[in-house]
Amino acid sequence: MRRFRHTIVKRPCRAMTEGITSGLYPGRPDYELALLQHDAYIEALKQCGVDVTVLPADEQFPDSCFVEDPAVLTEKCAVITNPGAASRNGETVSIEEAVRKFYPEDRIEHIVSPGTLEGGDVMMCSDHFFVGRSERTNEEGIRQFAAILEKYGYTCSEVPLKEVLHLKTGVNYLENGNMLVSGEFTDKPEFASYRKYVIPEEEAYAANCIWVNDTVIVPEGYPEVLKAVKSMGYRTLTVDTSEYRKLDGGLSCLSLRF
Ligand code: CIR
Repeated sequence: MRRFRHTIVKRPCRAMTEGITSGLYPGRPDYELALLQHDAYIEALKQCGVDVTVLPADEQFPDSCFVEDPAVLTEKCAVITNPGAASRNGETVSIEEAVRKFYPEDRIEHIVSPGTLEGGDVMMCSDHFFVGRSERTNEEGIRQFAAILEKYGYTCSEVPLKEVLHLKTGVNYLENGNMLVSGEFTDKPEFASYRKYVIPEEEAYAANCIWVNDTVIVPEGYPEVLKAVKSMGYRTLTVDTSEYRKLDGGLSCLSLRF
């Protein structure tokens, strides 16, 4: 049974109000409220039995609290990505520094230009990794990622996506064969072998839940998804992510779990 021991988060910076947004969830984030929500998020992670490394805010990068995107951390290796969003590309430097405390030098790999990849497009299902081909993650990035994974005995397959920002915006694996799917991912043949819960359209944002050691953290305000996750037998915690949602970010984006 998989268990996470560590997590890495990064405090949001004041400049988050200038972060990238599709405008799907209107409004600019309230920074003070975002900080309180981040506190609660860290608390929830601790309740799942992991240690939490909290990196300081970095005003240079408005979206840098979304630490999931500049790295993919597995049991055997760390992959520093090459984010496709230009304003986020430099986030990899401080993440790599943090990751070095947990992985030996020869287990730290890199995606390099012209390949791009963001961790939000990577969904780990045991030893298989689904990778969304998106506006942020390109074919060459996926090719490099697959070659890295192969060295460590993992497999990888591509999932094209059209409507959402990242793969995990719309689909998330909760371990034990359970998967939350929404919108364009509902009928994807790639996920046919999993036990799927189809997220109601009005709760689409809550497709982005995270499994952490048999607890599932669900965003606050999505009663149908919460009920469904409880009925799968998980312990649940809820965290309000309203200020991150305004930047198209959710629960998975806010941490690296490994
Ligand atoms: C961005 O557009 O890059 C940020 N505003 C949101 C990133 C969300 N990250 C994720 O889904 N993994």
